[in-house]
Amino acid sequence: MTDLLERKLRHFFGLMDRDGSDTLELDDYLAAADGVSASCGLAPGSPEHEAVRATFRRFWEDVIKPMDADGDGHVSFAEYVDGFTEGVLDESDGYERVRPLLDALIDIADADGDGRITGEEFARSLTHGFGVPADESAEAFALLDEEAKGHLTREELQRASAEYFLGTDPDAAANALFGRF
Ligand SMILES: [Ca+2]
Ligand SMILES: [Ca+2]
Ligand SMILES: [Ca+2]
Repeated sequence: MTDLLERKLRHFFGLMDRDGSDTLELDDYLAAADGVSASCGLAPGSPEHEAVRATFRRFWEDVIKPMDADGDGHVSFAEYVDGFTEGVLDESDGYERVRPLLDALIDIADADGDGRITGEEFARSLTHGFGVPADESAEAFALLDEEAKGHLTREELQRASAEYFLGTDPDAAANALFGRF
C-alpha cells in the first residue's frame, strides 16, 4: 500500500471511529447512521431511519467485522489496513464490496432524490454522518465540482470515492472527498 493511500485510509478510519476509541465497532457505524439520518430530518425509529441503520449495520457485518483478525470485537487500524489490502486491493472485484454502501450513502445524501447532490446535501451528509468540519466539506465540494455546476452527479461521486479508496495520484481532487488529512 502506498503512503498516500495509507494516509487516506487513516483519515477515513478516524472519521468512522465516532467514539474516538481508535478502533472500529458496530456502534461507530450506527452513530454515523444516526447522524446522517438526523441531518436529513428522518424521525428516530421511523422506517426510513431504520433502513439507514440497516445499511450501515450490513456494511459493518459484511466488510468491517471480518477484518477483526484477533476476534476481540474491535477493528484496529492495523487490522483495517490488512483487511482492506486483502479484501479490496488484492481482489479484482474487491471494490465492488464497498460500492453498495457508497450507493446507499449517495441515496441518503440525495435527500430530494433528484439524482444530483448539491453542495448543501453533500455538506449535510459529510458533516453529520462523518464529522467533517463544514468548511472542509465546502472545500471538498468546490474541488470535486470541477465544472462549477452546483451539484455532483451520482457517477461523479462514485468516481471520486473509487479514486479516494484506490487511487495513488497525490494531485487528485478526490483526495479531498472527506476533508483535509
Ligand atoms: Ca470506535
Ligand atoms: Ca481486533
Ligand atoms: Ca438532490
